[in-house]
Parts: sequence; C-alpha cells; structure tokens
Amino acid sequence: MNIDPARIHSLTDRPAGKLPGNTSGNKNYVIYWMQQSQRALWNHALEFAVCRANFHGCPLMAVFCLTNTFPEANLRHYTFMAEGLCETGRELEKRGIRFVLRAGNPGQIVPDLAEQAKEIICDRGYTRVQRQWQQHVAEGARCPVFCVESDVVVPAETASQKAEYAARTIRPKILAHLDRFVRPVAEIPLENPATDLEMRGLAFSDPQKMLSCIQVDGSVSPVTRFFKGGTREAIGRFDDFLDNRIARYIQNSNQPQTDDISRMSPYLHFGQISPVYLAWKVQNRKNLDPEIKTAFIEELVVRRELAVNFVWFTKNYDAFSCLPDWAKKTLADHAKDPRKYRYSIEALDAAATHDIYWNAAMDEMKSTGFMHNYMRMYWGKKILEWSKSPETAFKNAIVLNNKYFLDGRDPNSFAGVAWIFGLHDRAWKARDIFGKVRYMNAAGLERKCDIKAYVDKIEQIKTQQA
Ligand code: FO1
Repeated sequence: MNIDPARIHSLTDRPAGKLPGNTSGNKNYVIYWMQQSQRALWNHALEFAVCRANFHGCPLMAVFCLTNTFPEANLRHYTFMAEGLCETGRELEKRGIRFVLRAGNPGQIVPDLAEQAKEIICDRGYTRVQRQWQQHVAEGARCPVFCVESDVVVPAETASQKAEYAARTIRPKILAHLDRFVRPVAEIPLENPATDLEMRGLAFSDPQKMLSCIQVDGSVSPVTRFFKGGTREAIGRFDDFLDNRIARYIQNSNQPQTDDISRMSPYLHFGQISPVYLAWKVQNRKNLDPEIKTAFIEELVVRRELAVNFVWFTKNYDAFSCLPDWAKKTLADHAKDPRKYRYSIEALDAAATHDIYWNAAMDEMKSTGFMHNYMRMYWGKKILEWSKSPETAFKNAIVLNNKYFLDGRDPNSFAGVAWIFGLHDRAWKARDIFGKVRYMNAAGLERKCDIKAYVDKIEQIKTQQA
C-alpha cells in the first residue's frame, strides 16, 4: 500500500480486525463512505478501503448519501454533483465495488448500513457539516471508522497544527512536504468483487433521474453549458489547460477578459478531481517554465490548503467574527463612514448597481457559476464598500457566493470571502469605510486589465443565454 500513514486517521478507538459474529452471509463487507472525494481515480480513501476489504477477505461497498439539506445548496450544485456521481458509480462497479446511493443523512444511513460491516473508511472533510457527519457516523457505528485525507496535497495537520496568519507563514511548511505527498495513487485490485452483494439504492444511470428522488431547491438553474460535472470532464479540461493555456498563466492571472486559468475549482470542490493528480501533472510536465509551475502550485496547493487550514482551525469561519482582530477593529472604526452608494442584497443579486464592471462580474457568476479570481476580489471589495455595515457586507457576500458559485460552500470560498475583509492579508494605508483593509477600485481595473473586453465577454454570454 502506497498511502502515506499521515493521511489516515482513526475516528474511533475500536480495534480493527475480525469482529465477533460478523462473518456470515452477504453482509460481510467493508464500507467506503464516499463524501468529499467523489471519484474513482487518485482516491487514497478508496484505495485504502480496497486494501482493508482485501485484508478481511470480503467485498467492498461504496456508499454515497444524497441529502437535500446541504446548507445553501440548490439545483445548480446538485446537478453538477449528480453528473459526477453517475460516472463515479459506473467506474466503481467496473472494479467490482458495489456503489450504493441512498437518499438521506449520512449520520443515520452509514451506521445503519454498517450494522454488520467490518470497518468503515471515509473521506476527510473540513467544513462544519462534514465534521458533524463524521462525528455522527463514528458515534453511531459499532465497527472501527477510519478517515483518509485525499483532497489535499499535504494533510492538514501535517502542514500545521494551528491557524496560520498568511500564505507566507504556511508556504514553507507546505512546500517542505511537497515531494513526499505529490505521488501517484496506485489502483489496487479488489480480490473479492461484490457480485452477490444485494443492496438497495437509487439508480445512478442518469443525473436527472437521480435528483428526482430528492426535493432540491430549484431556484437557481444548472450551468451545464459551462460546466459538466465528472472526473473525465475535469481531466479533459485540465489537459486542454496544459496544452493551450498554462503558458500564459502568469501573464494573464489578472486578466479576466482572457481564459488562461484551469477552472478546476468546481471539480475540486466536489472531489471529482484529485489535487495530488493536478499537482503531479504540472510538476511532471516537460518543457514547462519552472516559474509557471511554482505559480500554479502556489494557487493549487499553498493558497488552497491555507484555506483548509483556516476552516479546520477556525470554528466560525463563515461569520464576520472569524476575522483577525486588527481587521475587525479597523472596520468597526470606519463602520459609520458615509457610503456614497448603498445596495441591498436584492439589488446586488439583480446585478443592478451603478458599476458596469461589478454588474458584469455578478452576471458572470449567475450565468456560469464561476468568476475569474481577479474579479472575485473586486466583486467582494465593492460589497464591503456599498453595504450599510461590514457585518452586513460579510453576510451578503457569503450568501451570494454560496448561492451561485459551483465552488461556493468550500473552504477556499469561505477563505476567499474572509480575505476581502482582511483575512490572511496585512494592514494597508487607512481610508474611508475600509480602514486599513486592502482597497480596490474601478480605475485599478481599467489600468491593469482590458475590463471593457471582460464586460463584452459577459454581455455575449448573456445574449447567447437569452
Ligand atoms: N455531500 C454529500 O455527502 N451529500 C450531498 O448530498 C451533498 C450535497 C452537496 C451540495 C452542494 C455542495 O456544495 C456540496 C454538497 N456535498 C454533499 C458536499 C461536497 O461534496 C463537498 O464534500 C463539500 O462541500 C466540500 O467542502
């Protein structure tokens, strides 16, 4: 087994091994509760579960719990996730792993299914809901439960044991482990295919059919035209990025009118692609400028895993109170500063402000479920400037972010919103409303990029949609 032990954590103190009265019939299996890492490729948790099933000489059942109560999720997100799950289910079954899709809460479903299971292997998730689910499964199950970290390059607590201040403080800690953790994940043959493992579950032949089994908030429409879910799609897009775009990655990182970014964040959010795979592909790419490799690894690993560190070590990561003290103080000092423009969440949601650049960004988010990172910063900074208080701004930014982005509700997304208000940043020269929090303005956009071309690009997207 080539899975680094630092990725594996026991969630229970029950001994692993043969359990009494647990060897008869077809209920003799290992469960892989798939949650964060929704893929059949480069999945450490899955391969660990295969090893455990082989060790016990029994089949492996992979379970996914489809719940319609995932916080702030709607049809847009569920459609993308369901597209990926259909593909993953098929790939698992090809390997002889029974894929069982159940509607409901993992805290009930997984312990019930595990009544006579040997062991449960699960993914590690970092957000509140994921941690609660893990705790309920560990408390409810009578067998040992292990979780495996497969959606970060460096396991969170190997990188750091505390909330880090900024990229500069976590960077050396992450980079020191890169060679150890950027390694291919070998696919381990399953010795006992689940051919006669009878288990009821929802069909996973078609995403729409799958979603018809649960009632989902249908207020935000899917964005299948821009993003189709699934590992195959993610790999294809990433190959295209490597072949045709990555060469301009540095020069165009602040150019939202261009498209020289990987657009992997939705796939990473739903675990449809492994960050280790992406890092490995970039590191092993022949004839790629080392500076570009470094810049890409900075975003994919350092910044993304700084966000994981933030969510893991900060209980209130989605509330204004999560901000560093200096930011809260300076924003409070300027909370009563007059605002030239003030917009309610309805006006923001309608992309109906006086600022055509901002409206274009909001339209991009609504139409495509995505936004170029440079515009994400501008988008958030203006919400701070135009809201009646910084607390309201924070709340509204989280709501809109999580409603429309495919990659909302993710550690990266929570850290991205908090960054707008000073997280992981330093104090700058004080100014109205922002205090010492970093400021951005439209003149800066006009100076640094072809913002008019960006507005045109979004106009075209909207026209095509109409
Ligand atoms: N995880 C699940 O295990 N079951 C779900 O039904 C589910 C729905 C869902 C909807 C939107 C969304 O953004 C995430 C959702 N997740 C679900 C979790 C997701 O797969 C990721 O593990 C975490 O959101 C990562 O932060």
